[in-house]
Amino acid sequence: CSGLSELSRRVMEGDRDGALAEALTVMAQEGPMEVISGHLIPALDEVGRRYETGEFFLPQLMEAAEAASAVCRLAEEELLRLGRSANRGTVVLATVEGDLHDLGKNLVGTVLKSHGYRVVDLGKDVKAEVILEAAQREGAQVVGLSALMTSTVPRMREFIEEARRRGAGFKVIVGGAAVSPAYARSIGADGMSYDAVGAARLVERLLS
Ligand code: B1M
Repeated sequence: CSGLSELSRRVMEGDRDGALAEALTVMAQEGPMEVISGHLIPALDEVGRRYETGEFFLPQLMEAAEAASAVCRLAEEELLRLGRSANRGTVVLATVEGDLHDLGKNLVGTVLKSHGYRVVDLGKDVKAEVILEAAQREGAQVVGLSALMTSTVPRMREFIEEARRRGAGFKVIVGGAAVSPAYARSIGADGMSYDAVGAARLVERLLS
C-alpha cells in the first residue's frame, strides 16, 4: 500500500493500539480533521477496495473497522475540545434498518458536532419508527440517514414517505456508498453528500 501513511497502514492492519499511538502524533502535527480526511478515509477506502478484490476477508475488515472507530473517537474528542460550543441545531442520525455499516455515519456525526450541531446518534440498524419518534422528541431540524447496501437503501424512501405523510417538519439528508444524487432526488430527500464534510456543509445550507 505505497502512498498510504503509517497511520493509514496501521488502521488497515487492524492494529488498534499502533493506530492510536500514530494518530496522536499525526494529530499534533496536522490536526484532528486531517486525521479523518487525510488518513482514516483513505485507509477505509483501501480496505474496501481490497475486500472487493478478494485480498481482504471479513475478519480483516472487522479489525480494520475497530481500529478506525478507535481513531475516529480520538479525533472526535479533540475536535470537540477545539470546536464551538454553540448549538446551531439538532441533527438525528441513523443507519437504516437492516444495515450494520456505521463507520461513515459516525464520521458524519463527528464532523457535524465539530461544526457546532447537537447530534443525536441512534446507531445502526434503526427502524423508521424509532427515528421518527427520536426526531420529534429531540426537536430535530434535520434527520440524516446512512445506507451502504442496495438491499437497505429502500428504507430511506420508506422513511421519507412516512415522515411526509405525518407532516414532519424536519429536513432529511441521505448518504452512504449506495446512494446517488439521482436516487436522493427521486425519493424527495432534501439533500445528499458523498462525504462527511459535505454533509456538514449541506446541513449549514439547509438551516441558513
Ligand atoms: Co460490508 N459491505 N458487509 N461490512 N462493507 C459493503 C458495503 C459492500 C459494498 C462490500 C462489497 O461486497 N463490495 C457490500 C454491499 C454490497 C451491496 O449491497 N451493494 C457489503 C456487504 C455485502 C456486507 C455483508 C453482507 C458481508 C457479509 O456478511 N457477508 C455484511 C452486512 C451486514 C449488514 O449490514 N447487515 C457486511 C459487514 C461489514 C462489516 C461489519 C465487516 C464492516 C462494517 C463495520 C462498521 O461499519 N462498523 C463492513 C465494511 C467495512 C464494508 C466496506 C468494505 C467499507 C464500508 C466503510 O466503512 N467505508 C464496504 C465496501 C465499500 O464501501 N467500498 C462494504 C468507509 C466509510 C468511511 O465510508 O460508509 O461510504 P462510507 O461513508 C462515507 C460516505 O459514504 C459518506 O460520508 C462517509 C465519510 O466520507 N456518508 C454519508 C455515509 N453516510 C452518510 C450519511 C450522510 C452523508 C454522507 O448524511 C446523513
